[in-house]
Amino acid sequence: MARIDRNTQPIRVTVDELTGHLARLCPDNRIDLAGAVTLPCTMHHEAKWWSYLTEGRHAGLDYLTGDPAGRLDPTIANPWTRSLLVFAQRYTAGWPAGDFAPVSGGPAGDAGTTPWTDRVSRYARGLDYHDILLKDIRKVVAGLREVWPGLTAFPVTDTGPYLEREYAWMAGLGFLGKNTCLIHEKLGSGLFLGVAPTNLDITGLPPAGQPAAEPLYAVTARRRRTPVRVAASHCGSCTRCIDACPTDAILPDGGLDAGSCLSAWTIEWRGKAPPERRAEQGGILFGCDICQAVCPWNQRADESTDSPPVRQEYALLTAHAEIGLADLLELSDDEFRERFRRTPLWRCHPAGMRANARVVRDNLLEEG
Ligand code: B12
Ligand code: SF4
Ligand code: SF4
Repeated sequence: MARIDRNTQPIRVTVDELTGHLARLCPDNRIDLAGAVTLPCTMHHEAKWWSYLTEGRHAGLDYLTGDPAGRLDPTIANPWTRSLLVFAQRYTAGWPAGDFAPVSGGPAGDAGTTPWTDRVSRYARGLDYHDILLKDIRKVVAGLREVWPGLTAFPVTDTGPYLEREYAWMAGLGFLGKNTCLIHEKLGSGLFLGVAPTNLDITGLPPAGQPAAEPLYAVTARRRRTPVRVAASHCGSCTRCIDACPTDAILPDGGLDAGSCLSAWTIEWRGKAPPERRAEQGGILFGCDICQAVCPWNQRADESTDSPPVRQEYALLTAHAEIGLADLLELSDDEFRERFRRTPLWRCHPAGMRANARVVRDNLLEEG
């Protein structure tokens, strides 16, 4: 984020004013949940962050480790920041129902009959949320700036130094599951998150560090309204995600060893998982949905009639059907760029896509 003049002045607003404007701007811009957190604030799961780093569970993702203290307190680098606006946008409610049958790229294999797109995580089947969600948040911020011309705000999704899930929980958008995902009690975890640090000094929010019971805007009410229990997690004794994870990447009490997660192997490491572990990838090509697909909160989530459908841009791209898994093995760099620009698949680069496809092919041959 660009550094702003340290003298940037706060703008004092009430939570009711902000809520009123979000109620107007969020539906117009397809934001499904929005809330706000006063900064600086207590990070309740600070210990999880430190153990993640010190135990080396960050999958070698150096961009996470650069300024660990700054991730816990964004006001150190940007003292003008008074609050963080937090946004969520649905990308799917179409998780497989019932007991999880790994048809969509699970480790049991399927003799290669599953289309390659079913081997791609749901978050990555359409257009890239870094474009779509970010534009939507920017429009909301632009609307707020019309009201408060002195507003300074920098929307980001993923790329800023923010523990987005922690803030989403603090802002009342949902709870944190053992699989580490932010789960809304009605919409499930098929949500992208984005945040915007601002100079809004918001009166009427819970005191800094106290999680909110509800978001300021929600496209649909959560399933359980009363009593609203502000707990970090509503997993109870469930361990489905832990039991289903094919690589044992989820710790017994929740939390992730990212270096064992198929998402990291296929998106960040791009086919370069340790050779002795590649069989664990099964038929999964890019990203992994297993710990979300098995989650009871997602199996109950639905595209309810009381909320508008998921943004069309996140639906499976029809052009993807033109090619098969075998074509991915041979895909030239140019073809990759032509097909996957502006989609999340772009992240794994042409060589990474070919390498991922080779792992899947080898695993299917092994099983077949
Ligand atoms: C690096 C990264 C990854 C890495 C590492 C993931 C990880 N868990 O650390 C990899 C590549 C593996 C990955 C995978 C995925 N990612 Co990712 N990822 C990120 C990124 C950029 C940073 C995450 C980070 O800081 N991790 C450090 C750890 C310590 O933080 P954390 O996981 O957020 O956990 C915090 C809390 O949840 C809490 N906590 C942790 N464990 C537990 C357990 C319990 C019981 C409780 C109560 C709390 C708790 O403590 C932590 C500190 O606050 C974020 C965007 C961002 N800036 O936050 C997206 C983000 C987390 N990813 C996202 C998505 C969609 C995914 C995938 C679903 C994609 C896919 N289908 O393949 C998977 C999910 C895998 C999983 N189970 O986490 C979304 C999550 C949305 C949501 N509803 O939660 C985010 C927010 C991106 C976005 N802007 O929408 N991701
Ligand atoms: S995304 Fe897949 S590999 Fe990663 S923790 Fe979840 S189930 Fe395990
Ligand atoms: S599967 Fe169970 S333990 Fe895992 S996140 Fe969902 S409710 Fe929590």
